[in-house]
Amino acid sequence: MMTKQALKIVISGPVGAGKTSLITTLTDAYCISTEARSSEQIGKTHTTVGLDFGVLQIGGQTIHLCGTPGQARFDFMWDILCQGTLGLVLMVAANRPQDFPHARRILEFITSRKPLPFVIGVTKSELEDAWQTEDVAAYFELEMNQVIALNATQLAGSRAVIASLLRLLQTVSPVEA
Ligand SMILES: Nc1nc2c(ncn2[C@@H]2O[C@H](COP(=O)(O)OP(=O)(O)OP(=O)(O)O)[C@@H](O)[C@H]2O)c(=O)[nH]1
Ligand SMILES: [Mg+2]
Repeated sequence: MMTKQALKIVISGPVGAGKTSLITTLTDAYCISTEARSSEQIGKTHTTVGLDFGVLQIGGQTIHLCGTPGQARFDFMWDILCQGTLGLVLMVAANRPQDFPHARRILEFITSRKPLPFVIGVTKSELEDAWQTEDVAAYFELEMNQVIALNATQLAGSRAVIASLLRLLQTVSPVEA
């Protein structure tokens, strides 16, 4: 799907899955980030407290990337962030299977409001106890073409995730924005 208008894609997923990393890796020049020191023990010092926003160009198409916060206390943001969205990237960390049920709830919450095309970006596959990408796909009952392993701090994998979603968007009829 190529339009003159910007395509809006939402990036969601549990805490620490790599949502902010993905957006900053892809869009370092045009990026808004709302990182604050986390008041909860989440295994890192900072967390997103409002949204992430970045602008990206792929093949002449302008894409707006909107990242949701991961912490449950910001769940009210999802509806706001998902307005006008055409696709979703659900980020999960392969070494945090305990977060997969939460990830599934996020997916169901968003897609029950609007049946958005989505892909899953699987980070941290190289870490100890990480699930194989195939097993993550099986958990979410998806084909492998919808589940992409990446390191969200690296450009090639991050672009590959967006490219996969764009391919998926081309195969489905346009969703009303
Ligand atoms: N080892 C490893 N680290 C990664 C990978 N991808 C991302 N990271 C790191 O994982 C961390 C992810 O943090 P964020 O990008 O803040 O995660 P987030 O999903 O925005 O988290 P919240 O905003 O708190 O919900 C960062 O420190 C990244 O550098 C990966 O594939 N492997
Ligand atoms: Mg974040």
